[in-house]
Amino acid sequence: MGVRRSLAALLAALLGCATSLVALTVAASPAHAAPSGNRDVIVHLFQWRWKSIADECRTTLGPHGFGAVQVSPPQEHVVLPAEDYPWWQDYQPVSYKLDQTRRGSRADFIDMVNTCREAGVKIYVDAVINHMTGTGSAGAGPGSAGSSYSKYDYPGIYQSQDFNDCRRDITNWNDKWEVQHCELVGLADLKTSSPYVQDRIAAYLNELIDLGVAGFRIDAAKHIPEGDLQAILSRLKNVHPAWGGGKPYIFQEVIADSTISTGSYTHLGSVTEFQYHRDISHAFANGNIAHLTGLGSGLTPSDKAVVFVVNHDTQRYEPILTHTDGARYDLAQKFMLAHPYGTPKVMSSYTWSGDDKAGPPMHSDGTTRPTDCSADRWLCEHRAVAGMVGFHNAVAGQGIGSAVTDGNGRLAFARGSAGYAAFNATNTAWTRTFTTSLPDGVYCDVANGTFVDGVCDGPSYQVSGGKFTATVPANGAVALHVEAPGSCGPDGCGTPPGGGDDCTTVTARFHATVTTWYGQEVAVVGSIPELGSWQPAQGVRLRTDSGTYPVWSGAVDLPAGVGFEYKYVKLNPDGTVEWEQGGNRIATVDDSGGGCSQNFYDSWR
Ligand code: LM2
Ligand code: CA
Repeated sequence: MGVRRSLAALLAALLGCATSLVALTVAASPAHAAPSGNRDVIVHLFQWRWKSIADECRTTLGPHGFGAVQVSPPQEHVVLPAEDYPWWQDYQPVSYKLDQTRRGSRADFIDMVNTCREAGVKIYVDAVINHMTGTGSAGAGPGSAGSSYSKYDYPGIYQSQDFNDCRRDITNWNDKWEVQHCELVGLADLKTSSPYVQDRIAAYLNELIDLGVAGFRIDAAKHIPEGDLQAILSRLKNVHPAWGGGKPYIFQEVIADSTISTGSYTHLGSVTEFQYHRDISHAFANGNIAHLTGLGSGLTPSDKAVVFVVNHDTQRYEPILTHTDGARYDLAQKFMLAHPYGTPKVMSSYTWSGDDKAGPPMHSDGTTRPTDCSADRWLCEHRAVAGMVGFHNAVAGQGIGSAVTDGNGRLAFARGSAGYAAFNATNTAWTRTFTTSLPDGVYCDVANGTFVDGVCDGPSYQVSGGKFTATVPANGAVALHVEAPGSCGPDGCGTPPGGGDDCTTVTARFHATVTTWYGQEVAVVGSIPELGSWQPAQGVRLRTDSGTYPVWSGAVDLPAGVGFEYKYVKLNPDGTVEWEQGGNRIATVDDSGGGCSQNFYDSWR
């Protein structure tokens, strides 16, 4: 929210002219003071090109205090034109060459690592080291960098003897030996007990460390015996001195179950805490958040837990709360950044319709298109929560306290005397006076704006005698911290979101990915009169053409600050209507798109 606006505001301040820069995208790269805290927040820029990640580090991630990017796997992978180049090509390594993936060249990768380091942002590589390729269409090469291969035979790297002997799928997930030595969805399972294989994997990871990579997500870690993984990790070098020169940061993907717990892997590094994902997602999806001060208690120790609302697998295979849920989902990611448990990992996705294997926006040869956050199917949800990263950094080390609730759907709390945040997972605004331990002063609301290089582009609140009064928007939040001072304009303090640009109406632009047959039309219909009060014929018609299909778009003016629900419908020529599945989408009208506009990127479900 407001990222582009904040940079525009910054440019305006630098140039001494306050008008008409709102629509500017970032051109300059001013020096930024490093925000405080550990800068530990991770963002997963799922499937982004290396060059686009470099740009994002410079313009957005560094200035907002993000600590690291989880990048998609950089090694040579299978290429599957017959399946329309699915995203999961990356999870089938062909070799450890970095020369060419769908995301760019080795030189692009190196440039990204260096550019991000200069911006204060680490690169964490998704390390696919449990397996190589699978069967079916992946059966024969060449790979993305031109290497030939077949399952169990990767010339110059691995031959048949380097794979485990159980050459069939895992079937009994209660048998730990089988989970670790048989094949995960038919992928050739590396004999990680072999010193040769351990050396080979370590050489790959060490090459990345030499290039400046600071950490690794260990893909499918629970399918690698703990001792084997320990032997691999013990071979790793120290990271670049800019990152302190110690061992790389390790977080292991362990989907804990009754057979294998996260605790089996915590002596090797951090682990992904899937129970946190389920807890926070259900809580926000159900509007049942009042108890969440205790989020994380009983789970993996906080300093070993990487936490997330959603990841690239759960958003496809087990969705609870995802980008398709709109404001509630952004709100959950903001809450994660406000709460002390775990190391937060923010998701940044692209939309797809129908087939969950669909790759990112791509060229006809299957290579990935550069990210444009206002086009294609890129969502860039991390930008909507960027202000909260500064909150997370500023309140590091402070406990949670002074909680207040109002029913099940509202919760506010302090982070010591460094910050205060209020969350409202209901469809109506929440106005009250909050009592904080904040020093008296004027604060920037970083839940509805950002604070970069001294410029606050959100509403501001006056705290006096420790108290402030705020209207927390429906399905929204308010968050204040000591490192983000605000300023009260001529309209006074506490201008609600939507008021920043003095918008009374906001142009809502809907972009929905919907597969249709010839003759069908698409409309958005919702709970407010502007969206037809749930009458499909009175909804807002969307349009597409051969250049944009299957993305259907349309715009309508909505009153600022209003909470509403909506769905997409397909209108058939015979007058019948097909509704989307599932619950209503929930949103609040705000001007997060800049210039009194708001964008909705959705996919038919
Ligand atoms: C992971 N963590 O442990 C990744 O987070 C997950 O995204 C990966 O699966 C998985 N492990 C393997 O690294 C993805 C995707 C699968 C896909 C695999 C391999 O979710 O659907 O499997 O990558 O590309 C595909 C086909 C599957 C086929 C397999 C082997 O969907 O039907 O199995 O390839 O050819 C016969
Ligand atoms: Ca294995």
